[in-house]
Amino acid sequence: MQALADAVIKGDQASAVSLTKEAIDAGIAPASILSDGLVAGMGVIGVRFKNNEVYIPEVLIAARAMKAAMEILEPKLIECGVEPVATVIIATVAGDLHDIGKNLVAMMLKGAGFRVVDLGVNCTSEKYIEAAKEHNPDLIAMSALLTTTMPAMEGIIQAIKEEGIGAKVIIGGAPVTQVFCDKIGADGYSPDAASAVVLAKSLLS
Ligand code: B12
Repeated sequence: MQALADAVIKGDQASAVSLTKEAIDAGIAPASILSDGLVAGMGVIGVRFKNNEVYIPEVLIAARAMKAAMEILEPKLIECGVEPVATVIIATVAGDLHDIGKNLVAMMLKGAGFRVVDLGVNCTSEKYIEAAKEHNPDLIAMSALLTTTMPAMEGIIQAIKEEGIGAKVIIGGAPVTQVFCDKIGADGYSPDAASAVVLAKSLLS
């Protein structure tokens, strides 16, 4: 499991895949391969990213290794009935096409065992509501990188409340602040992808 975690940390896709296969063949429980190998590795990357010890390319490469291993592990997890930690709907809000940060947050959440429904960019309140009705999320996450698109977050929160959707709402993106979060009535804000996972877990615990 340590070797598998290391493969994710190094972004070594080939080793992550072969070690996952080996672990499955050795009869190790899929849930343990996920949490003690893949998620453990992504957790280390998250902490290093937060501490500025690694940067966006390393995170993307680690996430790619994890994704490749997950393709092999996922059917086994489903066979064993392993439930995801929680479901999150994530998107960049209407009018905004920036998705690098949103994708990092999505990857970190996936790495922590969340089921992530990614609605992409330029997401209207109608699309959020439609997806929320379909997927019944525990959490709704919104990203905005433009000061001109930040106000869309408030409209989406209003629509969520009007529709009686009970999911917690978290927001982020470079111009977003805790003050803005409090002002528009979101449940939480975090400044980066690693602390977004901590925030998500704390809101759901
Ligand atoms: C890359 C980029 C682009 C790319 C986007 C490519 C892509 N696929 O995303 C392109 C070239 C398309 C682009 C276009 C534009 N851009 Co631009 N862009 C940037 C740039 C340089 C980097 C953004 C980025 O990816 N940062 C790296 C990521 C990792 O950081 P992040 O997004 O902040 O995400 C982190 C946190 O914020 C947080 N987070 C993010 N989302 C969420 C969500 C949740 C729920 C949580 C908890 C946390 C969280 O976690 C992330 C990881 O740690 C910024 C400058 C900057 N320094 O921010 C300008 C910037 C955002 N752009 C800007 C502008 C003006 C534009 C354009 C309007 C330019 C134009 N005239 O056409 C267009 C707008 C297009 C549109 N409608 O969206 C301005 C915005 C100014 C403002 N005050 O609003 C900036 C600040 C540049 C500047 N200094 O002027 N842009």
